[in-house]
Amino acid sequence: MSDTSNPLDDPTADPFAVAAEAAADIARLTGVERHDIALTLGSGWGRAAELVGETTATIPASEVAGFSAPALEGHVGSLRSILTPRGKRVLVIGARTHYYEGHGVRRVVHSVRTAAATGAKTMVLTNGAGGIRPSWKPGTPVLISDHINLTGDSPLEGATFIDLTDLYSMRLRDLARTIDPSLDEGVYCQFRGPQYETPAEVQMAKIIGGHIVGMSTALEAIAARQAGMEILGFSLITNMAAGIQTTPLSHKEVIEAGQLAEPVISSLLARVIGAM
Ligand code: 8IG
Repeated sequence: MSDTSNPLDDPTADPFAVAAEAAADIARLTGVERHDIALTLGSGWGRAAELVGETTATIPASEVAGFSAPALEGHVGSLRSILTPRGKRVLVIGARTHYYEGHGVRRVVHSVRTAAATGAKTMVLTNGAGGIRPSWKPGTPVLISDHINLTGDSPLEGATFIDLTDLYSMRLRDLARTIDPSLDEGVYCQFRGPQYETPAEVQMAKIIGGHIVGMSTALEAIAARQAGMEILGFSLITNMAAGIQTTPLSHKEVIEAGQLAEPVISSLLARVIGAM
């Protein structure tokens, strides 16, 4: 798939068939028949892959079915195959499609469905996000304990009733805490974006039980559960949510906080994945 059309934009296409095709593309292009773990790198987490193990292949996502995008949107990132010291194969997804891009939820969760089709039983989802707890300073990594999906959308089609109890695996959260016992956890609220929240929306999120605000992950986690994967979610708090911090949110500050935290969270993530 190196043309500019995307099979997922055809409403009659079966998204699971496209994911199976993508998994076959990945096997062919990486030379790795099956992966064990998939890792989506969100803002701030980009360098973490280097510490996870030895990169055995890097492929442009545009070569993989369903990841291709019209040329005008620019590049869609890359996919990497990594071999951990303990012999696990990790598929690193550096090509997240956000809901706010407006291509529909099938495109948003395609990387997760593809990861499942490569054989991955564990899905590690990372993101950069705003924090509601004032004690979480920019640069703090937080485990996701649960989510509130405020997009009003779902990757599930038709009467597909799926249990989301323990969506963010307690077992994997406990595993992460064996690496860093100081890790806090919280409920992730996925907003549609791309605008950041108003202070009133952040207060709403707090009142309904949220601790973290972001624009990804919840829809992906639902698709991962549908695919039978065990899920670990990490947010890097890059900013205090609007109104929690009194100064305006700046995208530049968000990026800088991520860059400062990068060495610490990269080694954390590598050690957690290494322990899987
Ligand atoms: I980085 O404060 C990052 N992503 N919704 N709100 C939302 N998404 C975010 C934020 C934030 N910071």
